[in-house]
Amino acid sequence: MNALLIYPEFPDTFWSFKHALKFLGKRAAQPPLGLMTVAALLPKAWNKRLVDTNVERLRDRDLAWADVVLLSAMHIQRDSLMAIVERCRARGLRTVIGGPIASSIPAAELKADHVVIGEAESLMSGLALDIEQGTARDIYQAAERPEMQTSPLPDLSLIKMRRYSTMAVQYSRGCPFNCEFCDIIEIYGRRPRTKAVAQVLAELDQLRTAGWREAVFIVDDNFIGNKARARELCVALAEWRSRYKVSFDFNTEASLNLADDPELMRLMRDAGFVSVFLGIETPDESGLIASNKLQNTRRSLLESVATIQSYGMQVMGGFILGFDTDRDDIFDRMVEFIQKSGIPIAMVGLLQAMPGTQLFRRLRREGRIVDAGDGDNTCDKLNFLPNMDATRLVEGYRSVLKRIYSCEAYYERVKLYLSRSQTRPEERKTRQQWLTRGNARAFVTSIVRQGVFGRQRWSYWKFLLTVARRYRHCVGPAMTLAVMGYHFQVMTNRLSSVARLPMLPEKAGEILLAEDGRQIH
Ligand code: B12
Ligand code: SF4
Repeated sequence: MNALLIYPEFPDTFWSFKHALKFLGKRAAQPPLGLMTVAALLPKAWNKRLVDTNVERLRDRDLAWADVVLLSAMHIQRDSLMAIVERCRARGLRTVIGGPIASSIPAAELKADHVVIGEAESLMSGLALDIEQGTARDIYQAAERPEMQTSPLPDLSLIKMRRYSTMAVQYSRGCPFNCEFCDIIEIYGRRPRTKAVAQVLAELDQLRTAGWREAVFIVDDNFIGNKARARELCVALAEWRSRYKVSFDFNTEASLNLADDPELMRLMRDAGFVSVFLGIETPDESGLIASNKLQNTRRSLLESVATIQSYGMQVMGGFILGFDTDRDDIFDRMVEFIQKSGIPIAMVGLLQAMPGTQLFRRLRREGRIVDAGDGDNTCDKLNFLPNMDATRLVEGYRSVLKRIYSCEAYYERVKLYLSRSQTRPEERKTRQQWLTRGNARAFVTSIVRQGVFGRQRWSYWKFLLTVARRYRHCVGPAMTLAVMGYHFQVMTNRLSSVARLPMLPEKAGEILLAEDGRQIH
């Protein structure tokens, strides 16, 4: 069997980082780890090829080679996915779709021959056998979520590694919390399941021997979902790094209660974690309570962020506007909070009710769901009727983005973060080794694009001068953040240059949706 694994293209959104990646000469942020894992689960006798359309073209001759096509996607990749499925159908090629999209869109709408809902570890060999024998069913879903120990070493040989800025390694799936809007817990469950430490080290060894020396994203839903296991891995990572003298920088996602655990933060720092993405959501406590994000309540959010930063980890933050509890002052409060937080990369999105979530179910009961959404919460579309006037909400959202991504505001936050990360002496040493070939290229491109041709070049040079004077030990992260800022400025300008507001929902009910987002007429 010739199996062709295809990853559809992402649209150009805040999360694509596309405009920053160009500076680095990279084409995408991360490889499709789901497909690399699925490839490793397929029979050894099958021939495999992988085409990630974010970094290369899908050619007709790739399709001509294949006997079966396996696709993975998030909801947001739907348009590109459907176009690829059409191309396959036109050639009479058998298609299998899996990945998160299969949990948020009804199988029939995906138009594939076979759809796999959820994780693949326990069912892939059965599916492959059924395909070989011509008896494969329309839908596959494992009865139980698999233990992570059964997850194989992802097939690294299938990707064009140098085209990505970061490699991905997964230690755990699932999160113990219960936020109302979250689809992670619906797809991957609330019991964090971890791989064995040895599995993760084997993945890192695979990257090391392939010559990778750049960033590695530990793509867990919540790295500290099981704190004891997180500690165990950190200790092993620190040993591994010192054994091989490999300076991988690790990034991950975690919940804000990380700030309550000095030992874990110390271990993460020693293991080489340089940044962590936190779902902060809103500075308004009533919004946190209403959305059941209780782990973020009864604390000073700003202090928690500063504590984590003081361990040398850059905090990236996820924020949401559009909670029922939001009042007119939420936009100013959000901007003020973000500016005081020293969080340069603040991903502010509009609340979106993803099919399958508790939020979707509640809003549907309340007759407020408009459609299933498109999986992107950083554009200004709404898929439910908000409490606040919809026009006010979307205008307020745009104004927040404009204010936080103005050059001055953005560089202020970067400087605040750099001033806080000074307390990390061992970091200073490694940070001085930042001038890799990739970074040198980004530096030169940044000077030309932002410093010579950029509209905000004066702010840019002022920022560089401050870095040269006060934060010389952090030149690497400062330059990386300057380049990232360029991406967010491009995206923000694009969003706010559309003078007209999008079609805002006025009523629900024209499209009736079942709880999973399926349309019922
Ligand atoms: C790393 C990551 C990213 C990376 C990109 C990774 C990449 N190249 O694809 C970054 C940070 C850029 C990113 C961005 C976004 N992400 Co993201 N991301 C993740 C994260 C944390 C890990 C992905 C991963 O590598 N998983 C590890 C692999 C092994 O798991 P897997 O893909 O699920 O694969 C398993 C099964 O699904 C199945 N499977 C997968 N594919 C296939 C295919 C076949 C044929 C078969 C049979 C089985 C199968 O088998 C695998 C093994 O069990 C996931 C959460 C998660 N736990 O997966 C969210 C997640 C995928 N992201 C999500 C979202 C919403 C986004 C954004 C849209 C965010 C936003 N608000 O705009 C953006 C989109 C990017 C863009 N350009 O706009 C959602 C998707 C929800 C959905 N229903 O579609 C997730 C699930 C998180 C969440 N909140 O629910 N993301
Ligand atoms: S902490 Fe994050 S991953 Fe966990 S339930 Fe809440 S939103 Fe979901």
